[in-house]
Amino acid sequence: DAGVRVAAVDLGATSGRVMAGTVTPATLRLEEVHRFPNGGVRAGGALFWDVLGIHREMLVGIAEVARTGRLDGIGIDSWAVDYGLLDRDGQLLGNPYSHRDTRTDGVMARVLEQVGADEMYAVTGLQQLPFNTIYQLVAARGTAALESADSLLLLPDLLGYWLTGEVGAERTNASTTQLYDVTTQDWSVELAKRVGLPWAVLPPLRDPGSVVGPLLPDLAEQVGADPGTPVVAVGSHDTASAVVGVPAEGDDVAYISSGTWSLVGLELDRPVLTEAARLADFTNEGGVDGTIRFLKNVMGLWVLSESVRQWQHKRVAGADLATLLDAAAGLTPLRTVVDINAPRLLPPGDMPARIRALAHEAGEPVPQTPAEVTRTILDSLALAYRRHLRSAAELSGRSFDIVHVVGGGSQNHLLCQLTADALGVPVLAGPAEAAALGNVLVQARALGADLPDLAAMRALVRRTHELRRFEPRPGLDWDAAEARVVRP
Ligand code: ADP
Ligand code: LRH
Repeated sequence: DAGVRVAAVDLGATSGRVMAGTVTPATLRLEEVHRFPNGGVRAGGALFWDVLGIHREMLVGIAEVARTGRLDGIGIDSWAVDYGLLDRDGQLLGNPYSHRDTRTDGVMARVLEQVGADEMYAVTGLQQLPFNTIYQLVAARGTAALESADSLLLLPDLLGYWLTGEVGAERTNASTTQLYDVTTQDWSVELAKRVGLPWAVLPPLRDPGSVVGPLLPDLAEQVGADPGTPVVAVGSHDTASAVVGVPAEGDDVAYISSGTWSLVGLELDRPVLTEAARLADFTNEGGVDGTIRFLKNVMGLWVLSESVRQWQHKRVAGADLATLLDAAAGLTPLRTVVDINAPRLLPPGDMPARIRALAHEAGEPVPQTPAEVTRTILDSLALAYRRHLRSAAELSGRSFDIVHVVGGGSQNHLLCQLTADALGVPVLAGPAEAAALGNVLVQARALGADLPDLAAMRALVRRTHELRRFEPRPGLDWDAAEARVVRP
């Protein structure tokens, strides 16, 4: 059985990658054929994504997959919530904004005065994040672009549209917009109308695992693919794909999808829409095969990568990630902890200064050196993971005896160890490319591979990928550290 060989396009906020994934009954191989930097582009006072650049780099990667072997399918996943608008001729209206753009400042509070937070949670089950698509759209109300829009496409759907000409919204990503009814699993037209949005821009929904359409002939020729090569809708929300790739065994498992953001939670069969879950501000995002990702967005390694960017910009010596992590590992644990989800950490900027300000305001020792700031970020992340995983278990009536860490952050051994220490359970780290693996697996099944369910996919990941285990070390007073965190 030669199996299936597909291109998995996995777009992260800091880098995009195109992988060749090969699946046979006993093997799962992932080969990175193209990686390119990604990040916000500031222009005209706003923060955008370079979506044409992403499209171009994606095609370079797909061509490389085709050049090096078979190309049976193409799947795209990316970060959530951001979108492009098409006019009635099918042309993109303006540059897609980054969710870190400040145009949404204050919007969420205004909307919540109009639609009660409880009502909104009952419908969408989503964590209130200021950049959820609904708030971005409310911020865009009255703009020429939104007024002349015919359809709204989330980023993977926009890229898929350029590949196939097909307009649609893949469900896992649609579930992050806060315009999606988590119970009926359909757009909440009602909610869109209530907040004055042109609901007709919301395109037909499609399921992960369905075929979007054949690659357009001119593009097939450009990338050297067979005519008719299918583009497959995977879990197009990167976190949905990453959770497919979590090599979990059994049900008592928690995960941290650790990249630019940390997504921290559990996989459930049905949403938890209780008042307690709402007050804890937990999200219920839709996963592959009808699962629910019950989780919390944590500010994640963004705070560190943005700090590194700042230090490198200022030409601070020893400000590469490996050196910083090495130095941070030798520092006093839990000396300074801050609220790592503080809203001021969301936009790009001088993170070290913001971390120092948070420490100062909370009466914590102010971290001075880059290593100290790094240590504060990692201790504070581990503390947040502990807080949220414990409440995820409590709110859902579940328990866990192991935590899987996947994504680029699974390579941060210090953070993995601190996470095990904080939670008092072992951490299994890896794969770093869980999202790409989930993308590959869902495509492979759509193209005929015998992977009946998530358990079979995860078993294949377990069999084919080496994981690193971190045992919890006793001795630190995480409760006392938690009590020091000042949160709004
Ligand atoms: P995204 O998909 O959001 O772009 P990734 O899953 O690629 O994010 O993770 C990126 C993060 O992973 C980086 O910000 C960095 O902190 C971490 N990372 C990547 N490689 C390593 C490494 N070798 N050691 C430690 N951390 C790493
Ligand atoms: C992670 C992610 C996360 C979203 C954020 C916008 O990449 O998709 O799940 O909340 O980006």
